Amino acid sequence: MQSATVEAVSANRRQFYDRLTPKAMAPLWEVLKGLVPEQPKSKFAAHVWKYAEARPLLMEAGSLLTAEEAERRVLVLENPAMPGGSRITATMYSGYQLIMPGEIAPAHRHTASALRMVLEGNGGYTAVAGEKTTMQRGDLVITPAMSWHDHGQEEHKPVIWVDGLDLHMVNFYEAAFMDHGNDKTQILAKPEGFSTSEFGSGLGPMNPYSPFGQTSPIFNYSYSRSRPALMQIAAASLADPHVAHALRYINPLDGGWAMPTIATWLTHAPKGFETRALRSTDGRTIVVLEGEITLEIDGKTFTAGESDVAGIPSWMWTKIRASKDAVFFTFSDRAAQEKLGIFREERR
Ligand code: GTQ
Repeated sequence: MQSATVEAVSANRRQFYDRLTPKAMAPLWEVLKGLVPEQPKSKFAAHVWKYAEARPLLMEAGSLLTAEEAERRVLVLENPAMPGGSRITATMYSGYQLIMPGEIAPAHRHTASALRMVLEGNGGYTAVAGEKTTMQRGDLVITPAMSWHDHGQEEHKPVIWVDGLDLHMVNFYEAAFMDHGNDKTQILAKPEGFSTSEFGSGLGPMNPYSPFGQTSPIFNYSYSRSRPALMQIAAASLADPHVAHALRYINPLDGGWAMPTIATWLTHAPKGFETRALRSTDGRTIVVLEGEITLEIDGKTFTAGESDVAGIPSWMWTKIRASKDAVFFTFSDRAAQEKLGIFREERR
């Protein structure tokens, strides 16, 4: 009988598998489909976090504990498909960070690279590797892997930004280290603006050197420079059907992405513009700086306004429409995927 035969075979096999387990081995054929899928099927959900909801909660956290107690006072953006996972997409960590007036988030350094997209600058600062930078809305501030950094606010208003860290990539490789500084703040070795004047003019030092290895030597890509550059390009050219008007943040030393693992870019979509559908293997996080966009991700529609954050998982067809003149910042694990030769995208 057919079914008895099938059962006999599977009983045989099960018995065989049971003998493999104690030898720390397993049959590939039982798991092959999951290990080598035909295409990416993200475990994560598309989602939009509303700043209007996050900000009051962040301020509440501000009265619950100090930045120093917390070390970093952050509301982590949890992908709804993996609560407790501390990740916004498969590889990226993100959160809203708050510094209250007079506070210091003490100096530390770690293997993970971090970026900050500033929402409320109010004169707050980040110091990186002995140089301080004042933060304004729209600034992209980078802390390269293993560089000392502390944050603070000497003015009378809170400072808020969106953090993006590659810590799940680093942790996946089990390559993460962290050090705490002896002092709360760093000794400042360079005047503010030094890195930008040295590397940010389109001219480079005659004797090339790379203070942060594969990371850009510019650590504040200020909005006062990037926004006009974007608007100038937008005024002079037609919007790309899939990406609208977009400029990448580049490392001036080699023209590559500003960070070795995280790709970052700034997009302008004029009111009414709708991109065609695109899907890509990177997990993307969008921070809206101006206006409003609606995102159609795998058939679901989301709206994101100023300071809202959208998470777009791998390989989901995405269209973005500007319901108002919009400027938005995107970060993703594309830079790492390109280096590993696994990045792929499709355009409709
Ligand atoms: O500011 O250094 O959101 O170390 C998480 C870990 C921010 C930071 C985070 C961190 C930081």
